[in-house]
Order: sequence, then C-alpha cells, then structure tokens
Amino acid sequence: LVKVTIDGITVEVPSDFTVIEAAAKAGIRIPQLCYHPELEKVGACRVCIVEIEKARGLGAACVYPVADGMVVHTNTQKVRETRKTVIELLLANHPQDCLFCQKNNDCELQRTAAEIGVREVPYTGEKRKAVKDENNPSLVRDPNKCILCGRCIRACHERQGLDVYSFVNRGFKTIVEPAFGLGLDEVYCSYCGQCAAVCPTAAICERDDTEKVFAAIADPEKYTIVQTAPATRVALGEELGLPAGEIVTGKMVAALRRLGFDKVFDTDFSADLTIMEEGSEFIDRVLNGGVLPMITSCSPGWINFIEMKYPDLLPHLSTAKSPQGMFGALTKTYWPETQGIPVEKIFSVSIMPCTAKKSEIIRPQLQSNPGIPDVDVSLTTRELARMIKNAGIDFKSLPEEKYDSPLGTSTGAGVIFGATGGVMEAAIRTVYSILNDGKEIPGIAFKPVRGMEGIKEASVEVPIKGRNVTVKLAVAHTLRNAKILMDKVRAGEADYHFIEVMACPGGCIGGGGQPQPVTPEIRAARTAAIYRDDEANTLRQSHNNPDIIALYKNWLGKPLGEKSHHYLHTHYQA
Ligand code: HC1
Repeated sequence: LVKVTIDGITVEVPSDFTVIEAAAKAGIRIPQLCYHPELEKVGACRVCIVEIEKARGLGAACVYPVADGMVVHTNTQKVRETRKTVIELLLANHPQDCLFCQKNNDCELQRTAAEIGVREVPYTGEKRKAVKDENNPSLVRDPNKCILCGRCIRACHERQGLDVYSFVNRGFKTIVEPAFGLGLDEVYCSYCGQCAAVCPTAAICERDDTEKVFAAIADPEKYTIVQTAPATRVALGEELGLPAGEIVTGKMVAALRRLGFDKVFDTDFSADLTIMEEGSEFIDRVLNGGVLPMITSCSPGWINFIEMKYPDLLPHLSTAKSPQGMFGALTKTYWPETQGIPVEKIFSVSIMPCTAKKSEIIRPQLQSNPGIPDVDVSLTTRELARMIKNAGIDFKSLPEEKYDSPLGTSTGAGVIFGATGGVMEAAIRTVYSILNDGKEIPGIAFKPVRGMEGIKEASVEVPIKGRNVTVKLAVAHTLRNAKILMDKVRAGEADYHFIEVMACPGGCIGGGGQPQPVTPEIRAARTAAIYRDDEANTLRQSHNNPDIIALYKNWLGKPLGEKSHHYLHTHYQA
C-alpha cells in the first residue's frame, strides 16, 4: 500500500492503482471519458487531467500511477481551464444535435460538458463528415459522434476477442471503424452490442425500432403480443429512476398494458419450454451417441460468433431455438390457431436485454410460416424505457400487474436464464429429475455454475442406463472465454458433456441492450435480483410449470416430438 493525498484527503491504496482509482477511494470523482473501470486504461481523452506536485505538467489521472507521498490537486484553476478546453475541442468536432440525439440526457460527453461548465464552443472550423453505418439489423454507428475514446475497440477486443474496430488514419482524419471501412454486416461482428454498452456518446447505439411498435399498437388491424426476457425485469428500473437490482416485473407488465399491447406474456415461459426441449435433446444425445459436448444455443451473439468463427463445431449446438425464438413460434402458430386469429394480424414484439436479438429475428429458418417472421420487432430494455417515457407513464407509481395467461406462467428456472450459468442450472434441475424418475435434485439450486468467473467447470452425478455417471459441465460468458473453450473442443481436449455459452459479461443481465452504465456492482445487483426472483418462486423447475405441461398435453405433444421438431428447433449455417 502507498499513501496518496488528493485534495487534502490522504488515502492508502495498492501501489498498482492509478490516480483516478485513488481519487475514487477518497470519494473524489474526476471527470472521465475514455476511462472505463473494466477496460484497459489508455489516457486518450485527457479530460481527467490533474495537477501532481513535483511532476512535470499535468497528468492524466486514469493512467498516472500512484506513488507513496504523492500529492494531487484535482480542482485547481489550471485544471479546470484545461479540462474545459479539452471538452470545447471535442465539441468543436461534434454535431451538437443533442436535442434530437438518441443519447440526449444519457450522454457522457453532454454530462461532462455540463459538469465542467462549458457554455460555448469558441472554436470553429472543419468537422468530420463520415458516413453512418446502418446496414445491419442491430447497431447504428455514427462516426461523426465519435470522440475517439477507443472504449468500443477495447470492449470488442478485451471482452469478445473479436477486434471488429480499430483506429484508422491520423490526426484530424482519425476515425474508428472496421477494417477497410466495411460495415458491421460485412465483418466478423456478433452484434452483441458490448461496443454500444460502453460508448459514451451516440456513436454506437442500438437500432431504434420503437416507432414500428408504436405504429403497430395504433393499428386497429393488428393484434399485438409482447414477451419480456428474463434479464429485463432486473434492469429496466435503472432507466426509470429505480436502483439497480430492483425487480420490476409487475410494473413492467403494467407499463406494457398501458402502452396498449393486447397480450403481455413472458419469455421466462418459453425459457422453461427451451429446457424441456434442450434437456431432452441432451439426454437423447447422451443415451444415443449424439454429438457431445452439446452447447447451448440461446444467446444470439454467441450463435453469430460460432457460425462465423467455428463453423466446424456447429453440430455441437443444441438445435433448440432460443426462448425468444420459441416464444415467437408460439405467437405465430399456437396462439392464432387456438384463439381463432389470422396469423397475418399478429404483431409479435420481444423486449430483450440484447442487441443481437434483433439479428436473430430475421433468420429465415426461424419462420414458422414461410415469409412471416415469428417475432416482428425486438426491442432492447433501453428502447422499452424510451417508449415508457415517451408515453408519459409514471413508472414508479405503477401498480404491480400479472402477465396474461397461459403464456405468462414461468418457474424460477426460467428467470435464472438471465445470469451466466443459469441455463445450465435450469437444464440440470430438469435433466436430473427426468433421469431420476421424477426425483428432484437435492436443494434444487445447483450453485457450482453460478458466479462471475469467466469459465466455470462443474460436474453432477446422474443415473444413466442404470449406473451413476458423472456429467461434466462447463459455462463461459463473453466470447473471449467462449473462444478458449471452443479451441479446446476443436482440439479434442474438452471432455465435457454440456457447455453453456452466453456472449455478454455476466450473461444477459450484462447484455448490450441493457441500461447504461454497467459496472461490476450493477451487474452483481442484477444477478442477485435474478436469484432472489428464482427463490421467491414456488415453482423452480421447468418441468413443473403447469402451463408447459398443458401446452404439451393439448398442442405440442411431447418434447422432441413432431410439432416440437417443426416449430421449436432450428438449424445453423456457416
Ligand atoms: Fe437472454 Fe434468453 S436468457 S438469451 O440471455 O435464453 O437476450 O434475458 O431473453 O431468448 O429466456 C437475452 C435474457 C433471453 C432468450 C431467455
């Protein structure tokens, strides 16, 4: 430990801290733009400059290492004036269209400019004129709003190992873009949205599809159905004035009704359905010599990634559609059929913590009726929050309402899909019971697959063909960690039976479409809420969901049966 004095406050911090981290410990927030606590520190933007006694010039606090006895001043006249100049220069090359910008009131540049007290931009001159990249279903890149902080480059590299972006050109012509100026649809982009999740401005945002949904709701010819993903309920509140980790399921349902949806259903229901299909598929592969390890297939960023980077491993993927996909199929088959509604009238919307879900819904192989998408629009949690604000709904004062029935009933196994390890845990709860003549796994919870470790390994004893077999499991979150596991599988060095992969850090709770910012503390609060929600549920195993049992009895038949095969399973393409 070393002692550092910042603005008169002395703190003891580890010797590998930088000044910005020491200041945080002293309760002093230094303005910052390129700095992100979870990414490599680069000192690019210089907004965090401070005065350090006995040092030459000003230092960027995010990269300046602490030293014993160091004395730092974060708020001198010189520091304030320099910071202001830095922001004024950034704004001089910025569109300044804040009033109409998607990130208005949610932009770190705007906030920092306000905090620092910028009142005018004294510099005029040429501005960057770059073409917007909008040719993909998930993300919109506007390089004109880029402040060259490089967070997207680092997030894509450090979290996902994909390296979609880099700095190109020099000086005023510097820009962040994919190689050769290609669009995101032309490079190895998974559409996970982790770049958007860390972008301080609107340089990278989710495609805003809210107007399409408002229009469908307003159309009397449309019958609108909405499904809400597991991880949305523990994060939506953050955008609407509630703390991270508050479970807002009931208020979210109420808000969706007030927005005008005809039916408000739950993706957790189809997460339970996924477990029935995927769990049965796993048992079938184990008993009948199918391809192992079997790998989960619900995270669309992961599916995009494996199709691009490991096409030879596609036979390992479960053929089960994601819960979004299964739900979409039900909204365009079971629901219109049983309700007597023409399928053309149904407008199916999903609320997802994910930008890649927007790319999933346009996969032609997910259409139950040729030419008709099963899900018409997939919105992120952030877009739903925008719709709620736009409609003038006072979210905090909404009552807690229940989902519509029967596609709104779910178990704790469905909700834990939202956290890394959750799909595996939910599957184990059911696989164990099926192979044990209905005896439930002791304690229900299967905790070895929980937690933020990048790759988790676990095993569970289950009876297979009359003898106890150790089933080996692995769980990875982020594509960088998935890559490590896939290299092992490809090399024949992975003796797992079952692998779960989620593209985003922490699983869907840390999805690219979730409210910003996302810190380790916020991720932890959302994850804790997911497990609280599971424990509060009287039903915690997918196979015990009464509406799933009824759906099989009355319509689907049996898991892996003909109808399931047709509507609930899919294929992949390299
Ligand atoms: Fe997810 Fe899933 S858990 S992929 O993380 O399997 O997005 O929340 O909806 O489909 O259920 C996301 C979350 C989500 C699917 C489910």
